[in-house]
Amino acid sequence: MEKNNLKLAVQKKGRLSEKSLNLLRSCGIDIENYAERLLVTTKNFNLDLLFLRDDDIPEYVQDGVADIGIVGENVIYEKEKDVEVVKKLGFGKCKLMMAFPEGKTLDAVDEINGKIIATSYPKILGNFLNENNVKADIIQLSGSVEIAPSLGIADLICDIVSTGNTLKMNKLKKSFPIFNSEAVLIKSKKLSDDVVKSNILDELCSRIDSALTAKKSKYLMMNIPKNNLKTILEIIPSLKSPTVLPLADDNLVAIHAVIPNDTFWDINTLLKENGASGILLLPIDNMIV
Ligand code: PRT
Ligand code: ZN
Repeated sequence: MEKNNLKLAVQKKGRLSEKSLNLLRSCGIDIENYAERLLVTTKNFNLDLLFLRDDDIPEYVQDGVADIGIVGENVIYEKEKDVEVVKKLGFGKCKLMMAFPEGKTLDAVDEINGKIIATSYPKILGNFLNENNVKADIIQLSGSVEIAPSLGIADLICDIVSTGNTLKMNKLKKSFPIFNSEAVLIKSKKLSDDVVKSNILDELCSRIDSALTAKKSKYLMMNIPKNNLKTILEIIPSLKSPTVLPLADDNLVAIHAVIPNDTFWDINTLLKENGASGILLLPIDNMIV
């Protein structure tokens, strides 16, 4: 461990672990041999990784034991620690939702009045109930919240949902969400006193920005009839002006463009109808914006 290295807390084993490390790798940071170790120094960046349970990350960052951390917003708001959210990271997306047993209904918030709700998020739920002037009893469970209604200990649950399969398997139905969450980068308020570490964080943030932008984009290449150039340029939702290159065949030109990830399948047929051929769609590792 280097004294002046920035210390980043990541989840040791769970839903955010691999994605957190992959984000760092896409920032060009080498992470090796981290299995079963609590602390790892990265090879080519002034960064030490601390592997922790996600519930402990906000407190470690608040106290400055770790300078920064990657954790779900749900955990930050439940733990109510004094940390600063630096940026959203676009993965680990989920919703904290109210759910109720099949055969019952829950359409409006005030129908919760007088009910018993099981959850692992008593603070977020309590705040939501207060804001909506609803009075209900909260039972705090640390796991397996979804079985509480069938055990007869709660009328409703308030739990994290991503695909909704867990609810279905337990004969529960989704009602409304009370909190949207994704993984975020947090920093300790103590960090601003440390110029060296703040500079390392700035560099890390600009690499994260370029990795996240690249992930949202694809590099599109194709050949098109020269006569259709104008029409095709209008079809392409390019992030910048596309590159148009001459080809050995005088009737054709090549087009290269960076496009938003999710737009390709919308335009693919139109491109082909206008004579595009040899269409290639490539991932982008990094994009400096
Ligand atoms: O051991 P440690 O304490 O570190 O991990 P953990 O078990 O507390 O957390 P983990 O690894 O399950 O989740 C880490 C973070 O991932 C959470 O804090 C959320 O921010 C985020 N996340 C994203 C999720 C889910 N999706 C998710 N589906 N966290 C939990 N779930 C659980 C949910 O609790 C429920 O049991 O998955 C089930 C529902 O999933 P679906 O897909 O069936 O709807
Ligand atoms: Zn946890």
